[in-house]
Amino acid sequence: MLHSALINVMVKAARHAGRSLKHDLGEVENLQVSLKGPANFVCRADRRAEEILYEDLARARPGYGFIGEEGGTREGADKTHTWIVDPLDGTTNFLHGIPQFAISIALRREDTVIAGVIYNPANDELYIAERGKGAFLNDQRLRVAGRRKLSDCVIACGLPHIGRGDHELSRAEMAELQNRVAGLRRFGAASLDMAFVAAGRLDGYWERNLQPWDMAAGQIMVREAGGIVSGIAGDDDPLVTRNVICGNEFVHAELVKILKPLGG
Ligand code: 2AM
Ligand code: CA
Repeated sequence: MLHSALINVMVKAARHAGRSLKHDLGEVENLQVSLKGPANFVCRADRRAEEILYEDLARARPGYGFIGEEGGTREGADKTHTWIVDPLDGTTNFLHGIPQFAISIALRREDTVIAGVIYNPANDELYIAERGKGAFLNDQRLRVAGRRKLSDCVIACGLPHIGRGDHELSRAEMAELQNRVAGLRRFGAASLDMAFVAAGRLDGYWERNLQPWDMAAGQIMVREAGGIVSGIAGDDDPLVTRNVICGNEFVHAELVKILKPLGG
């Protein structure tokens, strides 16, 4: 399938960094038994992947700005274009050898994300989306699921871990949803949760306290697959408010109705 030059640049960079992560995953699996533990190693794997992405993207599109999870913000001469990159989303999964992690690359022009690529090197699933041109998984066009009864829906969420977020609020949210849905899931990689919503595997997803690089590519993926993405308030920008709700029009509205009153 033919994609734009822009998407080709993003895919090439993602696959390049993916090879590095996949190699490092093999090392992590060997290190699981060592006394030191693999945490420092993973941190380096993460940085290596980000350097590959930065170099590849900067070479192909000189001057674009770059916001990455590891290296922070690097200004470019071109103020209208910015890459928003997570070199390893789902770090905890990676650290434990759980093959649910991804490289997430988005391109923002002015205030709008115009392209996104999410790549899981562990299973070679490649998701791409470009504004106005649809979303694809390994070249198959994606469409969000069409379910309109919450009791038939499988919904994913994030759970704040030790020392992070509001655990009580998170339990209250789950208690409300548990009562109304076919199943709740917690996979641990925001970009892939959103990609799964785009692919119709999940009917919806919400999480609080995310960073722009966790969601930027996922957001365009869901929208180009016909879904709705907002913050918890229902009409806010998740890249600004750092919370996200997504799903088809019906599921998105239901989730907003249930989650919004529980906390801002
Ligand atoms: P990460 O693996 O790149 O840290 C898990 O719920 C999701 O939340 C992951 O996508 C994880 O991305 C993201 N996340 C963002 N900020 C986080 C934080 N401070 N602690 C844990 N997960 C975080
Ligand atoms: Ca992340």
